[in-house]
Amino acid sequence: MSRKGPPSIDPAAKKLLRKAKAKKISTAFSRSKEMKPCPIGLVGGCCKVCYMGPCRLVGRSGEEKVGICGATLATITAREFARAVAAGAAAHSDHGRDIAFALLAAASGKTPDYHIKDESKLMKLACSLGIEASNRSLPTIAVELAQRALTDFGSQRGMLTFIKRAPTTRQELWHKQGLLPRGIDREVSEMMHRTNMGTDQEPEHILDQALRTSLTDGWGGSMIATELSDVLFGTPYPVAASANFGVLKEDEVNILVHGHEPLLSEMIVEAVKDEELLKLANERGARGINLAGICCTSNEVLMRHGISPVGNFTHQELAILTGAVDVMVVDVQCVMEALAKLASRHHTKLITTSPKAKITGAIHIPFREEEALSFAKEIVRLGIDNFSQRGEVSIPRTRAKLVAGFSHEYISYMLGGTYLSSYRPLNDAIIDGRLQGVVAVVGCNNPRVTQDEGHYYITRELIRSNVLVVQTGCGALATAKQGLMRPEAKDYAGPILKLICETVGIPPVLHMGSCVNNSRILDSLSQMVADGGLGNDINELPVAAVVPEWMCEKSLTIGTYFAASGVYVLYGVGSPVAASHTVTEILSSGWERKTGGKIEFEPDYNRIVERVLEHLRKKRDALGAGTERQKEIYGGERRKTLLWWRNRLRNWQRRA
Ligand code: MSK
Repeated sequence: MSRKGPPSIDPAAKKLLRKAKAKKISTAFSRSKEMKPCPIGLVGGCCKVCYMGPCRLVGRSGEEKVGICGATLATITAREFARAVAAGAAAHSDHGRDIAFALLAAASGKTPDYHIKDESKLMKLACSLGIEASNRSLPTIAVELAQRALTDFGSQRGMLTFIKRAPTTRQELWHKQGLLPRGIDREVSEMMHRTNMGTDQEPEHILDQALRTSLTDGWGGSMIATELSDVLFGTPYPVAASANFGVLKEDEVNILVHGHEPLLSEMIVEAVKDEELLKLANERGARGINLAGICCTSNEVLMRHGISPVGNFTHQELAILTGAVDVMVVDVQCVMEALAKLASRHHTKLITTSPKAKITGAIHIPFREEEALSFAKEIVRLGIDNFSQRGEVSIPRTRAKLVAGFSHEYISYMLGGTYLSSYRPLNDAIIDGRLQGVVAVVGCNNPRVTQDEGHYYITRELIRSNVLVVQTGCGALATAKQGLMRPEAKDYAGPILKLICETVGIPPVLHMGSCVNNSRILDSLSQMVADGGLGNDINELPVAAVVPEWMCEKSLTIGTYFAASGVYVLYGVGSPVAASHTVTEILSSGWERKTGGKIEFEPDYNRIVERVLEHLRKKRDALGAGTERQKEIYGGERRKTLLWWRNRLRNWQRRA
């Protein structure tokens, strides 16, 4: 599988790639052309879990062949997939663990620069989890909340705290199928044990544990990361910003945050406003300090502060190629090792900050949460000092306006209003047969396919077909760069979606945050079920998820927990399980029988759109959406009464 089309649909990226080519600088785009995918991995299996091999099972008869221990291609493929799911769950959950520790430290007064920003979310979370809130101080409640979250990592029995947020029918199904996760670390650890040499050797059984492990991410580590970050740094609401290289400034110090966790980037947001540092920047000839981002750290500061993103995963090297990045500060995940060599050819200082992640050739300064703000200022000062070292600068002027910040709480508020915040108006639009459904288009870039093409094409087609699209991660940044997150993008939407966008005042594509914020989508799905009219469980909703340009293990974990939660998930690019017909069937029809959700791989974007629309249609038909009977049951008098009350309350609010 090699890229057939152009490297990108983004003119700014293409411009910088021409520069790279002229200067003979390698990037992920050029390396993906030069390096053919390993033919064994592509069409067969290579088992390396012991040293009797590596056993290569390829060829037409691959499915009948066995490794030295007797492992079949199906077992080997299932093991590889399951290990990837465990790795992705570990990454997201470790992120969640760090946030829980940060909340604990902040509430205990050990990190003076962090404060609880969203007191009302803290109280709501405490109440929903049964944490005693009356007559207790906020820090005391926050300490208990953090401890409760940390317990989920080490628990051995029982079930995760946030699993209770799933619809009751879904919890019962997980219980019946033996899929309820007992503890985050336990499931990840057990997944590694089971896939060790000579342990679990039945593909379906291995993949059951993959489902269970993935749930520790979506309804565990990622949900902890999202919810506790909101408590610490604020729950997002709509903010305006711009996306693409044009957000870099030629006459200002450019600091780029890249990676995933918001702990340091939140402090850098504060540091770049520091008067002394701004004065120092002026003294060094810069007109100011400009903060921007890459990947999911970028999404975190975009959602909460409107800090503009330079771009998504495959923009990271290109950003350095502009010659305008004075500091790129990274933490964990999705940071290419190639950055160090590239930075050494430019003036950019590449700074690694996580005690978990070093890169040879980068400057390593371990982040100290106890002195977070002064640490952030130190990083900014390095950028200011480096400003005068710039060589040739060429920043493509391309940028697009966007609106981000659609937390599930905000969506509920914007649909229902302050007093009746609810997903019901969205459900009503589907019940009436006006809106076709809701689809999440999420995930990475992969230089093996044209950058942003899948995200853009699929999203455009879906909104044109009156499907509301929600996005996270690099997919969100892809369509933001193409202008689909501006309110004016309603003109690309079908007539019904356009009307909804005009009435509510939203773009047709909603940015819901970073990769761990996929948990916001899970919460939205639960809320859609709870608010009624669309069945009793997530698998009955006319919803789907697409991961068009996936590349990493975390993407597989996300898709797996969506499937475990009852959602149809379609991946682009290619299938990591294609070699085994058995495993392909388990992930698809096997999981559909088990959970109501499934995973399929389809590299053709047109077919993805067709399959998604067909799936939404089937789900709507099963619900009787758009039929008179359905409108009567779920619309009619009850809806009129609700609308009457809502309008009355709005008028009252306005007068007050
Ligand atoms: S950053 S996981 S490339 S979406 Fe979350 Fe982007 Fe994929 Fe990393």
